[in-house]
Amino acid sequence: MFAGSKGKQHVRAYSRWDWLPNWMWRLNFYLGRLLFANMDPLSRHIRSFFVLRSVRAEAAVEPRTDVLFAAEDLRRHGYVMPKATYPPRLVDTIRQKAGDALSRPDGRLTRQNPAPDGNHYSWYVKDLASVIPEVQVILTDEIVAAVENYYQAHIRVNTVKCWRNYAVPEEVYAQRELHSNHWHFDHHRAAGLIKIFYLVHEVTDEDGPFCLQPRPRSVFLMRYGYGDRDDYRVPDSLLEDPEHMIKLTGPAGTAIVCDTTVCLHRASRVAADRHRDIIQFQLLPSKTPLASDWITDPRSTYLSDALLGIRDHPTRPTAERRR
Ligand SMILES: O=C(O)CCC(=O)C(=O)O
Ligand SMILES: [Fe+2]
Repeated sequence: MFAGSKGKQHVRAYSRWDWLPNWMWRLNFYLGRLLFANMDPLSRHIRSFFVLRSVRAEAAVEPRTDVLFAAEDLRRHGYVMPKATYPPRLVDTIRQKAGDALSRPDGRLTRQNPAPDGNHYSWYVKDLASVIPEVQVILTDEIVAAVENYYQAHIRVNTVKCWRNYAVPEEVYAQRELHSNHWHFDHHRAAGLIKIFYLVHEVTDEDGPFCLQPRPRSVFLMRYGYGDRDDYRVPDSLLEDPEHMIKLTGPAGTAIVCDTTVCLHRASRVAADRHRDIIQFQLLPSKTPLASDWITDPRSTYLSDALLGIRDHPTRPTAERRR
């Protein structure tokens, strides 16, 4: 009955409520799954409802009719691919600067513990805001308007990260999840969590593309009995069905805007001798309009060295998670 809701050990973020009996946690997660078809407990959805209501009351965003369509797509499908393309010169500059920084050891950071073999297979650009200030341009007015429409509130940029995933040797890959490469939902914030993923260079199937199950498909997979990122309980023939999956492949500058709390997603495997560089924005609702100098907003993390020590969704060893 409580498939996939393992109780309080499930989500670290709830440690304040550790004293609650396990059956309450299980029920909480079960109801969240039943009513919202994602991995957050009902209590988090209720809290979000009130947080968002108060943000909305102060934000009072005027709906712009030209973006209604994109926001509706985002609501219905859980993702939208921005139609406008980025200027080629900008795309080139970002690719070069990210490539340079990620190739130099002093331009890189890691947020993860090393893999079981002692190596790091994922690196982040250090001091992103000063190394690639051009990332600002990725967040176009069109995207801002669509996401404002989705949240029915203003937005703020919570984080911007640029990272590279490398190929992981077979024996290491099999031991544990290393870079969000298992199907999962992100944890819900105030009202879902909108992310933009932007391809720094051309990405093919070989480069470990970002993959996403559209919202209706994710609901189907949850109803089918999806367990969690370490124990899917859904046959691969369904999870990996290319008919239903969005793969973020294409030329540099290709982007997707998606709510990763309602869509199952993952990074896929990078082939030997290849890598994948990506830029990711996290956008959250806000009472105040997005400032034009948001890149210096002290509430935004990951734009500077603050990256170290801050964890988004930690990848823990499978054995530890199952205990
Ligand atoms: O690297 C990827 O393609 C997936 C990352 C991910 O799961 C996330 O950013 O939420
Ligand atoms: Fe994720």
